[in-house]
Amino acid sequence: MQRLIKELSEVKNKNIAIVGLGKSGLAVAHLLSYLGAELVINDKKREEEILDDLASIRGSIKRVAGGGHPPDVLEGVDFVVVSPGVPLNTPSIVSAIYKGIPVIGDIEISWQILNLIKPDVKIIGITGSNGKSTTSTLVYEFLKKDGKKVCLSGNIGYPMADAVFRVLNKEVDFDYFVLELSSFQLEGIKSFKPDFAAILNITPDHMDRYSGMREYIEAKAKIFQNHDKDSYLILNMDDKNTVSVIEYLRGVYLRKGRLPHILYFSRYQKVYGAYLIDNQVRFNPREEFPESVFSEMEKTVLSVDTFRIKGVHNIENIMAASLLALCAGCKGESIKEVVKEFPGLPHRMEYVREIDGVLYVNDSKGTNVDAVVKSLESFPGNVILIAGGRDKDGDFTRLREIVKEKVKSLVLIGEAKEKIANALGDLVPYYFEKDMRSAVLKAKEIAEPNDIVLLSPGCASFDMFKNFEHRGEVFKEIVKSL
Ligand code: UMA
Repeated sequence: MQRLIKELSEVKNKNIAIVGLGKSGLAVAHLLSYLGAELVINDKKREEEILDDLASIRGSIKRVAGGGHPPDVLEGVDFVVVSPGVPLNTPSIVSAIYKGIPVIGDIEISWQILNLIKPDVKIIGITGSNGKSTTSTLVYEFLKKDGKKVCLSGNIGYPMADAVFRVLNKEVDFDYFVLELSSFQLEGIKSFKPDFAAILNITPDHMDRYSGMREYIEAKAKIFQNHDKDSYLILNMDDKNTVSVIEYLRGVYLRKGRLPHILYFSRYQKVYGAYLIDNQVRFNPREEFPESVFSEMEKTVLSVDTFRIKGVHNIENIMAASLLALCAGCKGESIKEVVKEFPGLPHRMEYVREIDGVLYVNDSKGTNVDAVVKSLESFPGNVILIAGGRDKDGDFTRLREIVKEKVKSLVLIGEAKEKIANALGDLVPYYFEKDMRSAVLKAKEIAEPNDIVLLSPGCASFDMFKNFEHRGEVFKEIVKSL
């Protein structure tokens, strides 16, 4: 699809609909209204609930349609910007597409505008089922340490449209944008082209939104649909779903003669890219790389023992992040310094406290089954696992092996508690609890010295909390008050 905006001035007086007025919808509304667009807002929430949020931009609001997404609500608009949490099969969206009204996501519109104001900015896009936030933050830290002007935004919690708005306003200036990208956000891209892209892994997640793994994988693969021979694509060689994507798309690239530089990372074999050998991460550049990138990759060696963040999944995150940064021109020395200091992110295997020899760990970001597997793998055993929440059609039987090996008891909360008990309850004792407080108290009651109480829910948080951060904060507060 051609770009919808070829000149910034074209936005003025355009009639643009924004569907979903959360963080990203609001940021897009600010950006577009600043450029003079007239906005139609549509949200499932009632109008009274969203009017306050619109207070600062009411001048450019043409119509607010709350309370749902009826098919005719977007009639007459020039194009639609859909928020990541709104599925594309929502009636108003389906109807717009049917009528030929372009529908794009927040990343696409933000990128189109950024590209007009700063065409030379380098974009680094990171997607995957797990590890996106840690990897994106690492790339950001590597480039920052290297003295570059860099912005971190996207699914990490800071909408890209907000950052672009600040660039437009000349409040800030960036040469690099590191973007954490969810599959939801990638569904809404058309011409978006990250110069450097990585797919970290693809394991079942959001199965309540997708018809199956194929559709989910295709959404992730969109990250490199506009790549050309100057782009860099980094893939996890050890994950068959990720590798399957490149085989599937190779034909498309070859036909168009625009195969990007493809690099891999692997814990098991020497590949072009990054690989693990003798507890060291080494890099193997392709012959055709620019000399500076080639030599920096060849001489950089990272010793795993120096990494402050632990666990096999973090070795993978560091391999991917280092590759992205090195390809983008970062020095190996900057990477080495950061990995020694980087403490990890809140809510990802976050150490909270030790009480009577029992360790309490907050992994509230463990929102899918594979994330729970990865977190459990980091412990020798004796885990009391607090899990449950809103089910995303997850297959909890995939936890059977690791639960047998590492888990002593399950403390289950939220809407999914019965489903989890049905999948795992014959393996270890389990307890149903009504909220986080009673779950933590139950865990404390049954824990013995050397046990680990791990909150890694394997589910979304929205049945009991505002978001995963809120869930993690509540857990930490309760643990700290024990
Ligand atoms: N809404 C509708 N109709 C719907 C669904 C939602 O009108 O069918 C409305 C809600 O009433 C609400 C708004 O849409 O007013 C919420 O929009 P949203 O769900 O797109 O959420 P945002 O607040 O815009 O946050 C989004 C991302 N959320 C989702 O993708 C669900 C945030 O990722 C991201 O940080 C933020 O944009 C900034 O870019 C969070 C997330 O949970 C962390 N991501 C998922 C994940 O990581 O697994 C994909």
